[in-house]
Amino acid sequence: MSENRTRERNMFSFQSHRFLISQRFPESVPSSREIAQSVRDLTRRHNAWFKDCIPLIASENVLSPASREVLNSDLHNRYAEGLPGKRYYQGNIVFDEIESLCEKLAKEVFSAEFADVRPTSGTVANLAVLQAIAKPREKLTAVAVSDGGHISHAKIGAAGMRGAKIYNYPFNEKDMNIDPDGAKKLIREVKPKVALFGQSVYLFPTPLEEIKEAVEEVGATAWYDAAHVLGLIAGKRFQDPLRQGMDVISGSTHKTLPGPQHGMILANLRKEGLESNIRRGVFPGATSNHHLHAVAALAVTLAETKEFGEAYASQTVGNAKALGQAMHELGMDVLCEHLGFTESHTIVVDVQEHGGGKRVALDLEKANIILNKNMLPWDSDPVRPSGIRIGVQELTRLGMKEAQMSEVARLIHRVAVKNEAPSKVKEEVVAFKRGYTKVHYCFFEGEEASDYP
Ligand code: DSN
Repeated sequence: MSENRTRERNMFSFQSHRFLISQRFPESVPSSREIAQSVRDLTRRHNAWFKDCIPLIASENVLSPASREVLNSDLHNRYAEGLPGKRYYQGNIVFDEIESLCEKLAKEVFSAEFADVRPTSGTVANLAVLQAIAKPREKLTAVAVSDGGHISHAKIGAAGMRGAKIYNYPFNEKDMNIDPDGAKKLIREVKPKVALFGQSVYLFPTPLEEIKEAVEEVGATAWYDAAHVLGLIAGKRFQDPLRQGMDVISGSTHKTLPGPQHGMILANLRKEGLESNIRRGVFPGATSNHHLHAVAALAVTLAETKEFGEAYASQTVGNAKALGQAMHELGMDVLCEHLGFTESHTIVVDVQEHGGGKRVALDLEKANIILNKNMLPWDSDPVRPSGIRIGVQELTRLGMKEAQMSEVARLIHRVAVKNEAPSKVKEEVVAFKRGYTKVHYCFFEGEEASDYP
């Protein structure tokens, strides 16, 4: 870095201190430069803090070094409406190759006849699919949010925005899964245009094989939101929806699939017009420009998934089961003990008797253990749910195995159940986490996960 640039950065930093001071003394108004520097400093602080945290949010992950590199490229600055070879902007000569490669990889990894890698998030993908397969006010069956369904499948989310009439499947609370007989009955009664499956609290594969007959009978389009389990499907450790009667899969690409914050759509092309309808649903439907840098990062992630996906998915599920077992042995109420706790990356714990999900999640955050409160099927108040949801996909990427899950369980238990001071537990969390800061199951394995300039 040039001397001038270094001096400028130091000056920036000095000014940011003034900004922080001015927050305490509001009569001094910070300059725009001071505000910008403050954001830079706060971002650096977030990065450093997360390095010292145990990340357990079931919808997050860390990018590989190669994905991160392309995500931070000039592609971020560009526009590319349309499809490779048929763009509305010039400047995509090279990017067209990247998007074509990404689509090809997506089809290969998921053995899909069709892929669209342009949706900018899982919910944007869902909006595009809704536009492609249902007219406003048509009927849709889905899992209720309180049973683990995603908000974009609900009246308050994307499906509601498209005016869908939503009917929820009967849910077996004990097994944390759709009741297949009830679902078939509902589908036969309602005759939905779309039968939607998939959850945000996703412990076990949906009984698609059992339900598909009813879906076919009423001529519904079968749609599976795989956001949470895309990486497990790619690694052949969950279910295979495209071979189990589903027409369309949508998903975000940054949960168990450890890619960029983005979305994608996959499909079987049995239904006439599905391909062109999805293409139009994505553009000009749910997106204008898509995010070129994220497409490149997704392509790298998919290439890495081809190479490391099975080992990663296997370890992830093994870790989730091990964490469930360890927390159960400590006396915590981990749901679905009779089914081995989980077949995914997620476990769910009822912490009502320990002050509820909100109390536990907030105290754990003070101890640098990051997870979220979660409604359980018997809850009615989303703000005061009785559960916590825990995902181990990110810890798996950071190199943890079954043995480390016992330590994670012990640290959670000390805050959640024994009510130990979070600040005391935090010291141990930080020391423990220092051994797990590098990314695995990717090229350039072993580089730091959250290096920041
Ligand atoms: N609702 C998010 C989650 O499962 O955390 C996903 O969009």
